[in-house]
Amino acid sequence: MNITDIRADFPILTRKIKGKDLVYLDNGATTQKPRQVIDAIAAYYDNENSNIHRGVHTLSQEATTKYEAVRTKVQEFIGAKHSHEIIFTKGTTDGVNLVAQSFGKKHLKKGDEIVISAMEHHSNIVPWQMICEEKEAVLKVIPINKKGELILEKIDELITKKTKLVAVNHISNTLGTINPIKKIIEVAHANNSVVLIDAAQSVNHTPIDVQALDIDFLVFSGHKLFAPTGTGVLYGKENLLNDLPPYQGGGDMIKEVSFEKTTYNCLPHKFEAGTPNIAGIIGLGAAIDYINKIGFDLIQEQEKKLLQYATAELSKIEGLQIIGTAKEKTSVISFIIEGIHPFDIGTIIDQMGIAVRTGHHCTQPLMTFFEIPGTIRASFSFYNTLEEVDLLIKALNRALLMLS
Ligand code: 7TS
Repeated sequence: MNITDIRADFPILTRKIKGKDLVYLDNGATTQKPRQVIDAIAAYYDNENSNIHRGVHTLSQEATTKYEAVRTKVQEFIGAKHSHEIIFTKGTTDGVNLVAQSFGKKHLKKGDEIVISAMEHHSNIVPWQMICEEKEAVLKVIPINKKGELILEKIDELITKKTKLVAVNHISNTLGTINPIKKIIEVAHANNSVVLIDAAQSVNHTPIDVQALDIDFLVFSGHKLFAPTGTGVLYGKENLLNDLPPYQGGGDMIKEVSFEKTTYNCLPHKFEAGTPNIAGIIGLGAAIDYINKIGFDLIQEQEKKLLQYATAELSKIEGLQIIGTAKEKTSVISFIIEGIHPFDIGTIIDQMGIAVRTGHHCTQPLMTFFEIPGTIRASFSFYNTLEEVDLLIKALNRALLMLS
């Protein structure tokens, strides 16, 4: 398959913005959806719409079968041992909060430690702060260097027998840094700590095998994986999930309810209270089918080309500084331009059809570290082209002329 054929699968990519062709470079915020995903959602509402796990009627059984088939698809996609280790959530944020609250309630005591990194998204910081405050536990932070890489030498000092959980992202949404999660997991396990990997920015760029990496908990959002918003996955090892108390109470998560005592359902239902986003999860299944069809070889080859070309071309702009120059990087480029506020650039190049994100990218501590208010971020997906990089550069040069 070539990129032109792939682009034809994404209806939104033919849109005009202010009379110009859309150049969508905000894939870190959310990815666009292929026709196959949009059609799968419409087909569900056209033919099977009903509630799941609770009806003997045909529609309910068909919807249940389709929904549960996605669980197996996700299991295979991330290499999990069992399909009941896959919990459907609303997204990454929901998954982190689930583990923070549930694990925290059961296992955290005064003086225990949680370790995160200096390049976490707010959704992998704030839930830990909240539970640490409640339990009088301590939040520790793995520092980074000016390239935006974790300072690995500090890990042995920070992850100790006091550490109960280490929560780090696989890929930074702001810097594009690919973190050495295998090493972090090894050190954490040597200290009897469990590890949560925030894979929000990695599932769409790189294959993940949770068993090979020995990951305890993994969270990601469907919407960054070409699937609908309001969908996500928490993977947890069976024994760890069985050990945790439920996060929310309600329908579907119970075995038996009486006013005296309620017993909880088995995995995965224990963690899926209430009617889930059935259509969204079916869309997630279609997105995984789509990625499997394209294949990570093509995805990585195209994204590498985009990263290398865009890095080289951006570097030619006077006064432009790339924030995040790690050796191991994915196709996310944050940058600042001397004397110009990122917001002004973002607003002007939007007039030329270019969608980038500007601001702190929900990583304020990272902005503090680099002593900047925010960045302009171009985040590429495999459906982007080198011609779109040229359009970005042209737009930036025009914006600079207007602002100077
Ligand atoms: N973790 C990382 C690494 C992220 O990049 C994001 C979203 C989240 C967690 C939260 O995901 P959610 O789907 O629950 O909101 N990152 C971005 C971004 O970079 N621009 O917009 C959202």
